[in-house]
Amino acid sequence: MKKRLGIVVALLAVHSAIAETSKPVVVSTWKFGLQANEAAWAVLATGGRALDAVEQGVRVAEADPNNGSVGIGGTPDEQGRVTLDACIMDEKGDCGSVAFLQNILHPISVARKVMEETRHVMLVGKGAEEFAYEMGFKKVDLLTPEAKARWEKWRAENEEGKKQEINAENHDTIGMLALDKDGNLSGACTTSGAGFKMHGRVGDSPIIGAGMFVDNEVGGAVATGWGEAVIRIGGSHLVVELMRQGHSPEEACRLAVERLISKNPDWKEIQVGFLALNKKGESGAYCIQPGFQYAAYDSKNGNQLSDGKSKLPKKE
Ligand code: SD4
Repeated sequence: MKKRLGIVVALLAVHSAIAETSKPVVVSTWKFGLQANEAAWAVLATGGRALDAVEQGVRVAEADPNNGSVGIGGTPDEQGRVTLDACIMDEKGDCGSVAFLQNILHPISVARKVMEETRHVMLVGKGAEEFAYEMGFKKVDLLTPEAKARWEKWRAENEEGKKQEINAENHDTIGMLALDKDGNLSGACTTSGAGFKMHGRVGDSPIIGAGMFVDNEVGGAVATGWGEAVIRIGGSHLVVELMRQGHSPEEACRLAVERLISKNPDWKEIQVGFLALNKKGESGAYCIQPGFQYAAYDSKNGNQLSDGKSKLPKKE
C-alpha cells in the first residue's frame, strides 16, 4: 500500500513538473506574429524579461510597412490620417498606454515610457505625441503610398459618412503575451485600429483590461477584432478572470466570446478573437469567425502557427 502511494506521489510530481515546464514562451496574434515572436524569443532565450520581449516583439509589426493594421502602413481613418493605439503591462501590474497617437513609429515604446516615466497610465492625441517628442521619438510620416491608395479607393466607393464595418479583411492588431524564465508575465498590444474609423475613434487595443490584460498570478489575454464589442465586455480582463476560476486558456477565450455574443446582437457580422497564456505557459485562442491564427514559440515546439477555434464554421 505504502509503495503504491509512493508511486502515485512520484507520478503526481512528474505530472506537475511537466505542467510547469513551458517557459519561456511567447504567443502573438495573426500570421505576422511568427516574425514578431522571433524578436521576442531573442530576448527570452537569453534570459531576458517578458516585458522587454513583448516590446521588442511587437515593434517588428509596427515597423513593417506591409502590415496594414499596425504602425507605419496602417490603414488610415476617414480623414486619411493614421492614428495609433497601444498598451503594455508587466508582472507587477504596472501599465502604460497611448491612444489616437499620430506621427510616431513605435507607439508601444511610447506606452512603455508613459508607464515608466510618468505617474499616469494613459496619454492620448496631441499630448501623447508631444510627450513622445520629449522622450526623444522622431516625427515619421506613417501614411505609405499603398495605405493612401486604399483610403482613396475606399473614399471613392463609399458615400461620405457611411460607417465602415470591421470584417475579416480590415483588422489585424498584434497582441503579444510572454512568460519569461523567471515565470513572469507581460503583454503588449498595438494597432492602427479599425480601418477608416471616425477621426478620434479609439478602440479596445490601448485600453488595459479590454485589448490586453495581465495578472502575474494567473495569466494574460489579448483581443483582436471589432474593438467596440471587446470594450463592452471588458474582454481581456474577463478572459484572465475566467482562467483564475480554473478554465484553460482556450476555454476562457471561448466563454468570453460567448459573453460577447450575448451582448452584441450583430455578432455574426463582426470578428473578435481572444488569445490567452496562463502561468504554466499553456496558451489557447477562440474567435467568432474562422480564420483567426496565432503564433506560439517555446523551446520544445519552436515557432508555430495555429488556427484559433471559432464559433462560426468555415464558409464553404
Ligand atoms: C480596434 N481591435 O481598433 C482593434 C482593431 C483590430 O484586429 O483588432 N484589429 O478595434
